[in-house]
Amino acid sequence: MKKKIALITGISGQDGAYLAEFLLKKNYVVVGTDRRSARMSHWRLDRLQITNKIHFEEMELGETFEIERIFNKYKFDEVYNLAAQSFVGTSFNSPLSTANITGLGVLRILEAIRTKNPSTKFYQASSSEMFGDVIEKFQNEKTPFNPQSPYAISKVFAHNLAVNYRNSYKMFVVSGILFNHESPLRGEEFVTRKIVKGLVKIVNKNLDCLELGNLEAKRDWGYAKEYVQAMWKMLQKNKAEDYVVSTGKTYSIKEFINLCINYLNIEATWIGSGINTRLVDKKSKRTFIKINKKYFRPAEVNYLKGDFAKAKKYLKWEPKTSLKKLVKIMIDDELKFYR
Ligand code: G4F
Repeated sequence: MKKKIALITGISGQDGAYLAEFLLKKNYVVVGTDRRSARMSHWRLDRLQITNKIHFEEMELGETFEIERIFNKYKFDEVYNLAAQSFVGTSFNSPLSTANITGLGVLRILEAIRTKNPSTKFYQASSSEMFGDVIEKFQNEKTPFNPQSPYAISKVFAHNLAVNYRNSYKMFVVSGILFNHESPLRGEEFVTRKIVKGLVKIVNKNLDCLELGNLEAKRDWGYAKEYVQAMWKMLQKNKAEDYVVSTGKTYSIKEFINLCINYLNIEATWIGSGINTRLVDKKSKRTFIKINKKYFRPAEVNYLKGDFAKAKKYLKWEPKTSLKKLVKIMIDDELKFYR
């Protein structure tokens, strides 16, 4: 049987790497693109031992001619658009490039599919950040968006475009509205990996004190390796529809830290409040974690909790890894660097 060909944009990121591993196991030919600046960092693919199985292509989502070149060269069965300027904090400093890549980049791909091979199935990585300052306490596919950052606004633009192309041109276009998903392959700039890495360094006497921003924000965190399976399932359905992918549970950053210190047997306690909150060693009173205002965002998303009922019913997908288990997976992996 002829192998299916999939394109993964942003293949060198956390989700790109896990999805590539998953599709290769399903016998797909995987073409992967990333930014020129990310070319040298295939560490995630290396760790999964799949680098030499990927057909790499250079493609910037800001360059229409590069996108067209790839779509002229291959006839894709499935395209997974995971490429983005995906760090919410950075989007406040670089709103134009965020809008160009995270927002307009999707339009460039959709146009390439529409004009060159409209039967290609397209997955758009939408984000729970689109719910922003939430209108409903439990967010599902029908919850109105209320984005709070240039990143989230760009994602809403891309999401609406995806819906529009599906309706206007009868193309198979879906968006997965994924809530936060983490793993040992998560970038160090995101809060879970930053905390895990920082606390493991503190335990190993490689760091004195970790500085963080808003500890009260709540997130619905799942395991990235499971979330990429939902992406694939969405493209195997007969009908193109959007789905929320989440755990249905929410925890604050502080609660995440508490799970980490319990697992690492760190004897510490919280003192102070607001900007003066600190995590201190129970015996020596040494500060392990303190707040630095520079990590606060001009506008914050305070609370996210996703309702994955539709994915469970129609994709037969549900999360399997608790946050406690995810903390264990991430810390055990981080500790490997110290053995
Ligand atoms: O880990 P974060 O940077 O993730 P955020 O902003 O929720 O976005 C991630 O998830 C989205 C899905 O909902 C994706 F669309 C997006 O691309 C990305 O993957 O921050 C989580 C929370 C925020 O409230 C932030 O203010 O942690 C808070 N936080 C507190 N201290 C911090 C820090 N975040 C970071 N990155 N660094 C800190 O020191």
